[in-house]
Amino acid sequence: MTRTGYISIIGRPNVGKSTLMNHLLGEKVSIVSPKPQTTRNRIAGILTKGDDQFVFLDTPGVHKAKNRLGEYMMKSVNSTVRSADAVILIADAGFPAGSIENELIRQIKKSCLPSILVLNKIDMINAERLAKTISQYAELHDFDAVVPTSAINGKNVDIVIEESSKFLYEGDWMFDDDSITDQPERQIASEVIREKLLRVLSDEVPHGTAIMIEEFKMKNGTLNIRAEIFCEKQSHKGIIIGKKGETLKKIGSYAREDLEEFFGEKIFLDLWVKTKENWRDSDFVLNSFGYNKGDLD
Ligand SMILES: Nc1nc2c(ncn2[C@@H]2O[C@H](COP(=O)(O)OP(=O)(O)OP(=O)(O)O)[C@@H](O)[C@H]2O)c(=O)[nH]1
Ligand SMILES: [Mg+2]
Repeated sequence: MTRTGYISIIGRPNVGKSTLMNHLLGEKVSIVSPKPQTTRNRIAGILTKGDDQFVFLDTPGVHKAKNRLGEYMMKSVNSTVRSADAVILIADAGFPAGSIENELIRQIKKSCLPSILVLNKIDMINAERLAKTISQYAELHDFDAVVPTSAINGKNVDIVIEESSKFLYEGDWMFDDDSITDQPERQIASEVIREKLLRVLSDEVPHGTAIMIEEFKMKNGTLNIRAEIFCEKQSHKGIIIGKKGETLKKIGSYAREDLEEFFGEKIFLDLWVKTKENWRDSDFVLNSFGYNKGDLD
């Protein structure tokens, strides 16, 4: 008898949700960066083991939205929780629960969903701090399990899978047994490029970027990808391109390396930079970039 279930991964920005998801799958499907608000969409990661198919749902970090994009991201978190069978709340083990964790615990209680608390980044703290954090959280909610992890090293990720398996129900699988994500190939390509923008650029510049894949086609044994990078200001365009195009070249070569690994093909990557002022506040443009409200209903 096959079993399945949707398990959403929620938490504040930068706590390691996407890192955990990638380690749960043993494959990179979600982009990761040291900057908060990296993930913008709900991303499914599919793990099929024996008779069990887990559908983990990585979500944007919960924060106070400052623009329409932020509002879209928060709607995507709420709708993911509503459609889940269980929740993994992930928090930094080095800190007590703050207002965001309290709010998420309130939502978990209201939903009556089973929940796992993952306390991440234990590589950064000592046992005493961890014990303190665990007892602080114990006062807030009776989680079905509490798992301290170091997602970056894969430590205790197997325990998260074991605990999650208790929430699966008997039913048909939603995906093929060789699927690892629900993201279309073009979205994976655009996310990889965005990850490199976050890696190479500082401050607000990468947060104001979005990627449109204009071409995605095999030609003579090479996968040709043409992408447009949209930024919010003319001055940002100059920063992204860099002196003599050096910065854009670096972004392209990092992205190409990862894309070749993911798609297993030789890649020709052609990047263009364009400006679209204040796109993060335009419903129309958000829609055209794939941040689509319709996705969430
Ligand atoms: N030291 C340490 N760093 C970690 C660990 N897990 C993740 N990180 C780092 O924390 C940063 C954020 O990781 P992400 O996985 O992108 O975090 P996120 O929660 O998905 O962030 P958003 O998508 O912005 O909400 C990255 O620099 C990771 O390498 C961990 O166990 N230990
Ligand atoms: Mg993320």
